[in-house]
Order: sequence, then structure tokens, then C-alpha cells
Amino acid sequence: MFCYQCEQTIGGVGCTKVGRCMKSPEVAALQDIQIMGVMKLAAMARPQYAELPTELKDDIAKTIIEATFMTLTNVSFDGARFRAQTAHIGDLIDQLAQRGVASAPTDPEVAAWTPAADPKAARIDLRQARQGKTVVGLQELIVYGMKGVAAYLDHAWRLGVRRSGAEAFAVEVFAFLATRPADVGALLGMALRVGEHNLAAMDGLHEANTAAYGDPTPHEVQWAPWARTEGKCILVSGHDLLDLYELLEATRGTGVQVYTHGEMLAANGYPVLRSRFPHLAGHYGTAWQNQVAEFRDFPGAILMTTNCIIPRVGDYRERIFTTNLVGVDGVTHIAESAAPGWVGTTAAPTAAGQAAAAAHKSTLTVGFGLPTVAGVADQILAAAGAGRLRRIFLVGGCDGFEGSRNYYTDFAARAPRDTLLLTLACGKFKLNHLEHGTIDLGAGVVLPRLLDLGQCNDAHTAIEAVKALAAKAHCGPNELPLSIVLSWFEQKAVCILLSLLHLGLRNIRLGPALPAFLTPEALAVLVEKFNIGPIGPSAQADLDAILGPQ
Ligand code: FS2
Ligand code: SF4
Repeated sequence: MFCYQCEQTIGGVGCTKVGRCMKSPEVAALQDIQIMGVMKLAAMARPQYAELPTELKDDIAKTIIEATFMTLTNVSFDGARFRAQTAHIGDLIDQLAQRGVASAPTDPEVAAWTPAADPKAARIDLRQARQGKTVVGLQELIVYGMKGVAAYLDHAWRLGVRRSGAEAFAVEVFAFLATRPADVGALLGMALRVGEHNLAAMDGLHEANTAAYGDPTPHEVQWAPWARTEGKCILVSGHDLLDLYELLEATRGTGVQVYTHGEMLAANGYPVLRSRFPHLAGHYGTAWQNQVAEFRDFPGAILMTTNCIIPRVGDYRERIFTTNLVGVDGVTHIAESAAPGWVGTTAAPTAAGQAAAAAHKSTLTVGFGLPTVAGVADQILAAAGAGRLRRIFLVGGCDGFEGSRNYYTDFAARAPRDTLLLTLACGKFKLNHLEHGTIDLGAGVVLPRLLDLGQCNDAHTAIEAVKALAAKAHCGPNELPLSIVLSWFEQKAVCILLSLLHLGLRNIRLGPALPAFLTPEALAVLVEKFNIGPIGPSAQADLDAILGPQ
């Protein structure tokens, strides 16, 4: 195997024997086979896509989206489900071949692809540097960005909202990749188009979530309240709000309390979920990378709705369930999250769980949705103009394991009191246990200094807020008193970065390491154009550099 799609890749180079995420060589090969199948399917579909019968067109779009999302880090470790998905890709290719339309040109290796490829024998290595390392790095940038886009399209589609332009682009971009493009300018242009279409995908998800559950509003969430309440409990982790909704419906009136974990924290900001389901009782635990200890100490059943699952489930295999695209060999997968059978595995709080819960402060404030944040744009700009607000930091992001990620805790703790901290994604758990106080913007507007915008899936809110500020200030986003200092871990972070670059944002600081798949040559292209830089070893030094002499 050779996988270097996420930040934790071994040695900062690549996982070759087994994934640091515990992905096996067989599953790694199955994922490579699947992505190559997606390229062949897209190349076959591209010339006739617009004219295809709706049912077939939808099947192709859905299959490309799901097959791509499944290969995102920490979504699926289940070989059987990759085989089934790859077989379906083969079926669709056969249907297109029967229609007799010539496919778009492809690389011979893609053209020779069949779903029967043996992962043990397969020498499918999408990362072999056949055309020069810069080219391969940029090809990978596009593939990984599309994994993130696919995640957003999938979540929105489940709620009945689609973005046909982004779906057609998915066909276009994988057909493009099937040609093994080697022109650096064309690859960079396509990478920025991934960022552009990601904006549409995120917009679709925002529309889907807010139409179903209302615009998030600020709300103080009980953190680990099950230590202080009676009753059985279920924990829901991952990102998919529909899965949570269905579980809340299924447990209504049963006396079971439902708690969010990880990125699902943001669900507590949605007024429809709060008002309709009083048994949405609060949040337990922190970010995905702490799940093994946190799930072990949680007494009830655990539902994993999307990434990021760690397949080290030995201590709670009988209590954890996967749904939708998530999969781990030997873990019960439920086709419908509302299936009642597993609700019986809930349990009352244990002493160990109570001790773990007591380690946290008691509340977290979430729900700073777009209307709330954009609604104070005038006051933010006025405060910045009057010197009451020195800078806005978009800080946090997509978080992993390394101790060096304490940089973000340090950064937030040291940021001066006349700065505002916007955070989102699982990186928020590096900051949200600290007391940040409030900031007085004037005109009677006092905000918490830390505004949690939501999940990685809510990067749309951050982007729209920046656009709203720039529009009101009649300037470009780079002229705002704004600095973006983000951690990255997996492929949603890649597509969000591409969206920020598509919008022309410069001087983004990224860390703790820059992507291994971007060779120095490929990175140089991005540095030259956008002045992307790594975070430094010292948060204080970076703050000093950003804020200038005090
Ligand atoms: Fe965390 Fe990153 Fe789990 Fe999000 S690892 S922010 O894109 O998917 O979360
Ligand atoms: Fe390694 Fe990340 Fe790939 Fe897992 S997803 S095999 S940790 S690079």
C-alpha cells in the first residue's frame, strides 16, 4: 500500500505497511481500485452525461459521490462494502458501454480497469511519479479535494438538496483525471475549480441543514450532563444531522437521553432539534481522536454516522454501530439509523463515565450561524475602525493527534483580549475548554470572544461571513483585519483550503505539517500564488508577526 492522503501519514511521507489510521493494505488497495473505477465511470459518462435518462444519471452521480466519500480518511474500513460499491461501478460502466457512446479519452491503465481487480495482486498505485512529482502532487490535490466535496454533496443529497452543477463537475473532474493530465497550469486551474464547486456543495448542505433544522442560534449546551442526570443514554458521533434526527425520533418518549460527541456538538445549535427533542440532552466528550477512551467510558450505545471512526473498538465492539457509508469489519452496521433493535443496548451512567464527565467544564456555547455572525458585521467593522477590535482570527480547523497541535490552544490562549476568535470543525476542542471572555464592540453589542461556527461541514458560514464583511467594508477579503490559522488533517480540509484559494485569500497559515502529497515543487506553485505558509513552532511568535509591534 501507499497512502498519504491525510496529515498523519507515517513519517510525513506515506503509510506503506498499514495505515496509522489502521487501514489495512487490502482496504487501501480496494480504495485505489474504487477511485480508478470512478475515473473510468466518469470518462464513460462524460460525453453523454447531459442527455442520460434521469434515473441512470442520478445513479451515476450518487455512485461517484458515495464511492469517493467512502475513501475519505476514517470513513470505511470494511472491505466487503468497497467490493460491493466497486461492483456497482462496474455495472454502471457496462450500462454506459451498451449505449454505444465513445468514452472520453483515458489513460490506458484507467481504460483497462475492471471491478474484478485483485487487491492483493493489483499494482494500482495512483501515486507513482510517472509524469513528474509536481504533476502527481497536483493530481492528488484534486482527488483529495473531491473527497471532501463528495462528503458535502452526500450529506445534502440525503436531505433532498442537490447541486447539479457540482455533480456534473464531479463527472468532469474525474474524467479529466482519467486522462492523466500533466500540464501544471491545467491542474492548478482544475484544483481551484474544485474549490469553486466546493462552495456550491457547501452551500447546498447549508441550505439542506437550515431548511430542515432552522438557522443555528447561540445556545449553551450542557457538557457531559449524563453525569448529573438519571436515565439511559445513547451517543451520536460524526457529522450527519439526518441520522441524529432519525435517532431522536426513534427514541422519543422512551426515556433514553441522546448525547452528541465530536463534530455532532454543532447539532445542539439548531433550534428545530432543540425544541422538538427535549431528550437531546447535551454533549459528551471532545474530538474524534479521543474517542477510544471516551467511548470506552460512555455507558450506552454509540452511533457513528460518518467519519471519523477509529477502528480500535475492542473495548466497546458490542455497543458501537455504524450507519450509511461508515464501516468497520465486525461492527454491526445498520442500514437505517432509526432501526430500533440497537436502542436496547443503552445503559445508565457508570462510575467511570461520571468521573470522565466531571473532568470538563459544564457548558459549551455553540450555534453562531450565519445570520448571527453576519448580523453583527457592521458592529465588527465599526469596532475595528475605532480600534476596539484589533483582529479576527479564524483558528482551529481539522484536527488530528499530534501534540504539536497544542499550538492552537496556545495561540487562542495568547491572542490579545481585543481580538475575536472564530472557530469551526473538530479543532475547536483545542480552544473551547478555555475561558475567552467577551469583547465589547460598542453600540451595546458584547460578543463572546470565541464564536463557534459549527462543524467542518459549516465552513460555508465562515466563508459567507468573510464575504459579508468584505462587501460591507468595500474591500477584498485580504484587506480585512482577518488572519486564517488552520490545522488540517483530512480531505475536507483540502477542499475548504481550495475554496479559500479560489476566493483569492492569501497568507493562510496551515499546520502542523504541510500535505505530504504536495511535493516541494507543487507546494512552491501554491506558495508563489497564494503565499500559503506553515505555522511556526511558536504561537506567540506567529501572533507577534501577524499583529506587528505591540
Ligand atoms: Fe475533524 Fe476534519 Fe471529522 Fe471534519 S478531522 S474537521 O474535516 O471530519 O472533523
Ligand atoms: Fe495513512 Fe492517513 Fe492514508 Fe490512513 S488515511 S493510510 S493514516 S495516510
